[in-house]
Amino acid sequence: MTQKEDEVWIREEAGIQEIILNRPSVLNALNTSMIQRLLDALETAAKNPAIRCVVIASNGKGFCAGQDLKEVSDALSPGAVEEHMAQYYNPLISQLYLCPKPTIASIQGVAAGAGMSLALACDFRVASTEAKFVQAFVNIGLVPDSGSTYFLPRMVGLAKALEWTLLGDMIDAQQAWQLGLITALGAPSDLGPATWGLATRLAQAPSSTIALIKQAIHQSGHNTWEQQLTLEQQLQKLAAGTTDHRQRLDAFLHKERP
Ligand code: T3D
Repeated sequence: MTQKEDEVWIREEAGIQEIILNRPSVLNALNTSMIQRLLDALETAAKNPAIRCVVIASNGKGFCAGQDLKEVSDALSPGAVEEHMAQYYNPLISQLYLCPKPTIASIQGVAAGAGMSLALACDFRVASTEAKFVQAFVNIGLVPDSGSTYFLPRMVGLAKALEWTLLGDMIDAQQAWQLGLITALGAPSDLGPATWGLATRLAQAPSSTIALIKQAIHQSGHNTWEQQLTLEQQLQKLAAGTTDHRQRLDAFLHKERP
């Protein structure tokens, strides 16, 4: 089923929810109504057991140029920016990062500002060789937001995080690939099939286990060694009680496919 609603398209197929940003003339820069649509879609994905994987993709040559700067320039005040972040960007990036379903950003072009944060908040980044990343915030005198200052030091290390956020230079797909930011890199024509292949694999994986694994990995950044071992023990208890575990264990023991 495809729902075409202006600037964000949402379709669901084979357990995969695909969210497509559709403002190609401005490299899919995000306006408020697009963010609201993303929030609604992610809320549905989190609640609906039929959705087992989420893909964020886009139309045109860009992935996402971050906040629509023309929209905010009309209501420019520090208070308005703070309120906008509290109401839209922080919930958006939290819903994406904390989504219990696996998430993939399918990146064919530039991911700038909050558009790069959107990609970083996903579990996987599948990219074309045309993909580019830029922490564009500093170039317009803003601080990186939407989780970029959280994700980058953890993903690429302090030195690269500082280099990218302080200089605001363009990072090409090859550099991002070498630093492990990208899960799969290929020709532009391979992006769709590569994304769909990974999404299909994830949609067939044990959904309840995936939610627990994400929780464990996310919390490892804050926990002590002892706390993490306790958490693993608690989550393993939950995993051991799932149908996913029972079925997959039986399949292994009977030399069958789950
Ligand atoms: O209020 C709050 O909540 C604050 C939150 C902030 C979160 C943020 O995301 S802040 C960061 C916002 N994003 C940027 O600063 C990026 C701005 N864009 C660029 O730096 C460049 O466009 C790119 C490096 C992304 C790509 O460059 P290039 O040369 O490939 O494309 P271009 O020609 O600059 O852009 C193509 C068109 O898209 C152009 O429109 P035109 O001239 O053809 O009519 C350009 O104006 C438009 N566009 C690109 N980015 C944005 C945009 N329009 C509105 N907002 C944008 N962010």
